[in-house]
Amino acid sequence: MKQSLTFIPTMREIPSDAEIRSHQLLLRAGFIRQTTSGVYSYLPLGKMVLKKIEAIIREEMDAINGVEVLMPALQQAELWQESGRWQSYGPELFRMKDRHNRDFALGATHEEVIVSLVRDELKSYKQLPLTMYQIQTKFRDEQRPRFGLLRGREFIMKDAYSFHATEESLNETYEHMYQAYTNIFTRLGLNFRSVIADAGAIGGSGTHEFMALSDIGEDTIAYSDETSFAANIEMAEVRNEYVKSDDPLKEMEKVATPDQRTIEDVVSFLGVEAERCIKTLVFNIDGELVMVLARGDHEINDIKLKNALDADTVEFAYEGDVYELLSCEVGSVGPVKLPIGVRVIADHAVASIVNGVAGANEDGYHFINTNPERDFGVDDYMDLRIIQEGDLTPDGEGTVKFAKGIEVGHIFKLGTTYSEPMSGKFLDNNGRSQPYQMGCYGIGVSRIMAAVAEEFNDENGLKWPKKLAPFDIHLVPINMNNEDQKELADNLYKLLKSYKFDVLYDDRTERAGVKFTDSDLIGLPMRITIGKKAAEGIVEVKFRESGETTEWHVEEITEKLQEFFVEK
Ligand code: 9G3
Repeated sequence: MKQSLTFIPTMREIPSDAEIRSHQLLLRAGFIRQTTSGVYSYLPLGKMVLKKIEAIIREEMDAINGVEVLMPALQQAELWQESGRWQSYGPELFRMKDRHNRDFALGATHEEVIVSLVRDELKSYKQLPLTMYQIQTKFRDEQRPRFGLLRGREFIMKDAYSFHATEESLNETYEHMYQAYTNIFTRLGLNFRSVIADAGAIGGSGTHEFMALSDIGEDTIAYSDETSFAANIEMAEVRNEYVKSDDPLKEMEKVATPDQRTIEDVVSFLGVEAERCIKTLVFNIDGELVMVLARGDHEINDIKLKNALDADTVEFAYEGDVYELLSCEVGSVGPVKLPIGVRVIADHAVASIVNGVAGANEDGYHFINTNPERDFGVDDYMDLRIIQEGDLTPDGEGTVKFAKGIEVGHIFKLGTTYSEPMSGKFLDNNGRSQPYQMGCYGIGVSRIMAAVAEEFNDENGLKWPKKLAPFDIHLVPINMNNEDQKELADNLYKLLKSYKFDVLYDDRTERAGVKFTDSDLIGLPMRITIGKKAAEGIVEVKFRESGETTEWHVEEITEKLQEFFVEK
């Protein structure tokens, strides 16, 4: 491709509204342009990278018998009413009306569409299992689009859906998808971790996220520094191993703690450490006020609380409700001397507190030397807290570290979450009608381009891995008005193309400095510069990854290039 004939609008200045490196560089190097908040055009170089990412995904999907389809973005509301999501989704779902005033959604995901497609065709277990995937534009009206392609309102996703007669079959496909995702992210060169994740709103059981490690990632993952353990911080299990001191239990005492409400207040006022405090929170769980206890230095994880109690809604109780129940403010609540019938659950760590401090259920007072079982009852001890750095990992091998990650993939076991309400059924081998077991599997294709750009760049610009670079080689003559240089460049261009190398030929009559700055910005794996030694058939070669430069003679160039691009 000759640069004078394509469209690569590079920019010198750093766009002010681009906060992160990948967003700045993809704009400056002419890969993308924003049309409006969260909506982008992919320019020629950006489109070429997308194609290479998609090619890797297609190879791995096809290798596990995924068949590619393409579903519509225009989805009639009736489908989302069948699944119940027309009502349950809020402003994030783009909705519109057609000319007959009928309601539509712009496709945020395709569970409803694919079940409506399959239920009319797949009627027998003999036709299962079946996995279909698409690479398609999705629309989600994010409240705060940011970081360029990382969180857009229109983005490209590979989404796959699998249909099964049995759970065993679903589990088998899930494992194949897990491995295919591992292959994909490895081939993309991303530093990623697969993490146990929370099924969240989508339901179903069993789900993994694939996180590209990055300081600007929005998710926090807990991982082991010694094993492959990794979990989304919301789901990470905490190992129940607490040492209970064998100090003698002292007499419980009520002490005045005027205006001391938070754990920090009490810690400084009474001179006790947070580990000795009993943090008492009152939640409204599906309409019932429940008292939840944690050790003073821990945080309650409301997703664990919700999952542990299989609740629909979990929120903090209103202060007024707490006052009505316990006749004190939330800052003075505690588990001792409760009205009958108040359910008390606690994180495992609370069981090992000896002579602890707790609210006295009286404004301005706390109890000291409070001991579980002797002074207060707990209905259930559970794993309810957010994991912390330094904790033991659930497998007990090593300690927990935190890392920020960009979610680039997410796979789910859906079970019958969609096939049940939408009558997606088949006749099993006993002739009985059953809803399909389903799985769904997403990869953020446009998000990957940003994640790769975020991982591979330096102060001069992008540094594309060979497998993803829009071109292999940047061919840059210093001076297109110099006959020797132009002739050698034209000949090399033809030669390299005949050897099937993808070459971007900077045939512009710009100054050398401009050409080099643009070349470093764009970040192809190799630049071949044609300069003063053109007449001797000698060119300068620069490797973008290492910055190293060397000289090659044109006679040896194809052999050396084949060596360099061998594993591309
Ligand atoms: C919506 C909107 C936003 C959404 C969803 C629906 C996330 C929604 C979860 C999924 C699950 C899987 C198939 C591919 C892999 C992910 N945000 N999710 O369902 F209407 Cl506005 O998309 N879907």
